[in-house]
Amino acid sequence: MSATAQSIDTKSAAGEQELTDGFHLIIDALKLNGINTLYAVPGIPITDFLRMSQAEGLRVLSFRHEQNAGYAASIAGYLTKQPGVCITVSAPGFLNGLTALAHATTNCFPMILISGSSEREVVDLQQGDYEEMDQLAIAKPLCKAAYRILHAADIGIGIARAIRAAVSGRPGGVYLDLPAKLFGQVMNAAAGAKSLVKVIDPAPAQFPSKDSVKRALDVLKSAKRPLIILGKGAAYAQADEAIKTFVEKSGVPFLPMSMAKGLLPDTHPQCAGAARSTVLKDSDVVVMIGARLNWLLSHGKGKNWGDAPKKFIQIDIEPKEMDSNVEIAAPVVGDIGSCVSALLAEMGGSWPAPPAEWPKAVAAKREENVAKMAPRLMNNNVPMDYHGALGVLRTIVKERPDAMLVNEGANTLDLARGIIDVYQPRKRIDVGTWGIMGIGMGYAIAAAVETGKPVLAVEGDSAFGFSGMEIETICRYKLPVCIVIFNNDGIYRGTDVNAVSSDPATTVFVKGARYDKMMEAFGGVGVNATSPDELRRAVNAAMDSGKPTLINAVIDPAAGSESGRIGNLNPQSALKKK
Ligand code: ADP
Ligand code: TZD
Ligand code: MG
Repeated sequence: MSATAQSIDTKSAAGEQELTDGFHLIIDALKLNGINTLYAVPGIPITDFLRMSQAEGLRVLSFRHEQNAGYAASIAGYLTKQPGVCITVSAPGFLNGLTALAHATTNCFPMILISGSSEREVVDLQQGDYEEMDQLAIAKPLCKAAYRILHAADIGIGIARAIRAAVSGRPGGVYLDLPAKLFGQVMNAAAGAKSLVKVIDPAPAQFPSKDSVKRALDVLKSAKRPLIILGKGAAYAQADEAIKTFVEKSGVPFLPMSMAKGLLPDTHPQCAGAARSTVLKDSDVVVMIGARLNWLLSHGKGKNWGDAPKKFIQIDIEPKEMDSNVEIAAPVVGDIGSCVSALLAEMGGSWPAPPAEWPKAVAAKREENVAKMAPRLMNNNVPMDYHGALGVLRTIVKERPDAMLVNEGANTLDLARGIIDVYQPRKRIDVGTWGIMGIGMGYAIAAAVETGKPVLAVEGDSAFGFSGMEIETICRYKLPVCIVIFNNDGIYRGTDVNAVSSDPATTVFVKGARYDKMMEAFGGVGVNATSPDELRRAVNAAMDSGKPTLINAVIDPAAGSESGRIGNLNPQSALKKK
């Protein structure tokens, strides 16, 4: 026991002072910093902590699995610019939450994973404690920062460090280790209150250097075929007006990465979403705003980028991101709001639009592709194909532009990303940088809780399975979530056969499964939709009523393709080539 706590215990025995404990100090520290929601799974040693949190006015969402609670916290961080907080029990609960913490770090979402842990003395001597594990050591390589608090008097500063680490600079995941003993530690209430820290300016503005701004504009001015790529960092930054003004003032076509869709509407005349391959290939200067040149952009090189020489301008808060894959001709390091505002100020009153042929060529390509797609989206095929079903959802989102859209799967993801237009910032949340399956229900829950808007979750049947049990959570909290499962009987397609034994092929599931019945088990609305008309009626009813709903959309098992749109990443057998 710490010296501080000991001396306080003596006084308390004498009945001289009012006391507080670890439980309350943690709650007070979170509340003081505006953290009002916890995503959690209870158990030893945090059951009482969650009860007290609820009693003290925090909203506690109690999940069925920590990974889903963690994904919820991660996306809460993305949507609010405040760290989303996930609370778990020790070892197994911690490990279940850890995937989400690593996911948050990879995606640059601010999140704090708080896990209870077992007795330090026993864990460190490996004497076999209840749920024994050296959690801090395990978390460290998987997150942005990791801390452990041993003394009640350090709770204020510990939580302050966690918050600042999560949101400042490039946002990411932070692990906070709270040994069971800490919760029960007592200290003088007034000293406890004094020990709390309200984090001042947790993510300070970071201004770009004047030179870097000038250099960037010189490069942009020299462009004949410029392109702006908006990434989810731009959406996260909540600098929506500045970004819109920059895009429109520059007259440059823009390409939104999937979670940046809606920052400017996909229907904006400068949007090059439907001319993606053309603009990547033919552009000569590319302005990256909060997007990385990772696998999602073919690392900025190779055949997708064409042969013409290209110059990159990159705006990012993380200096190390520059030159990660290709040379960056004009790095602009700072927060996106400050960087874009500085560019705007330096551009002055009149800025030359790019040579007119370029936006014209991009627009023509876009119209051509949109026209090609249109009839497929209106098809009434039964069983439904992806296009017929997504055509319906596209119209529904157009009519309900403030609804949140969650999306995961392979074909279900890739086709929905292209087909469903988004009209407002931060409305589309999906598998992100890892292309991870399992974010669906956690994201849907956090989206409903954090935004108060209705949620439409468009899910592959496989993708849904990773977090499906949380439909009980959705029903329990009566959240306005409508889940549409694109049920094609499996992963990519439902048609694979195992050539050698009676076991099913690895990519297929039970044929004709009725996921809608699962929802009914928890008192939600379940609908089996076999045609675009049935799908339209069911989704509209759900979005109107706000009742938890799951629609089993029956999709032709032969409609999808292997790995959706990224089949090229599948390793090929060298033997096959011989
Ligand atoms: P996408 O997947 O949409 O291409 P990425 O996740 O690859 O986007 O890139 C997001 C980038 O945005 C990261 O490099 C991150 O450092 C950066 N970023 C996040 N928030 C900010 C901010 N407020 N200001 C500047 N850059 C930011
Ligand atoms: N595990 C995790 C955590 N993430 C993954 N991305 C995968 C496995 C591999 N995987 C994909 O990349 S997509 C996918 C898996 C299992 C499921 C695709 O099937 P679906 O979608 O039913 O969700 P479609 O519409 O049938 O293609
Ligand atoms: Mg499927």
